[in-house]
Amino acid sequence: MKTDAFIGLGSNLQEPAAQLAKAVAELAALPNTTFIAQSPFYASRPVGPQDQPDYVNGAVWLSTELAPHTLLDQLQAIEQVHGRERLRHWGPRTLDLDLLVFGNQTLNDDRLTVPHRELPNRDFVLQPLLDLKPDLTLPDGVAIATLRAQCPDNWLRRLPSPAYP
Ligand code: PH2
Ligand code: MG
Ligand code: MG
Repeated sequence: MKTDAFIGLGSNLQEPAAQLAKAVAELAALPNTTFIAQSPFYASRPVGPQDQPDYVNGAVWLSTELAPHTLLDQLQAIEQVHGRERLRHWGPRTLDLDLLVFGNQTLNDDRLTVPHRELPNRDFVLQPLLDLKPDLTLPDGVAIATLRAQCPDNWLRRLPSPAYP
């Protein structure tokens, strides 16, 4: 059985748009997984510590036979390939891949909270999701479009497409 999975991408180090473009290709190549679409990329001001560069953010829509924790393993392996170091909470990073939404499932354990905990507060997550699927709803029935209209403004700037040739 295949499940729609939405992955959030973020980077603010070492050519962020190029990090994201490469990660999109890596996500599209995951086993037992079909690539559906990628969102535009956006520049956004950092949430959290302000002494770090602006981010580039986007999202990818996959259809996958992988179980959520297996998909998480794969996301973390891609982060490692991009030289991700876990130094500071909400600090700068070469690549962050977050499992935002996994079908209609709600998960909560020590590795995974789905839908992503911060999703309702982050325009740089909600806007790419809205671009991918304007009628997307969370398992509790709340529409992404409603959350997008309510969330704080983080000065999103849509980057020209393709963001990286
Ligand atoms: N990720 C963080 C912390 N702050 N700010 C922006 N604009 N974009 C991010 O992806 C981001 C952030 C940690 O996950
Ligand atoms: Mg994140
Ligand atoms: Mg993360």
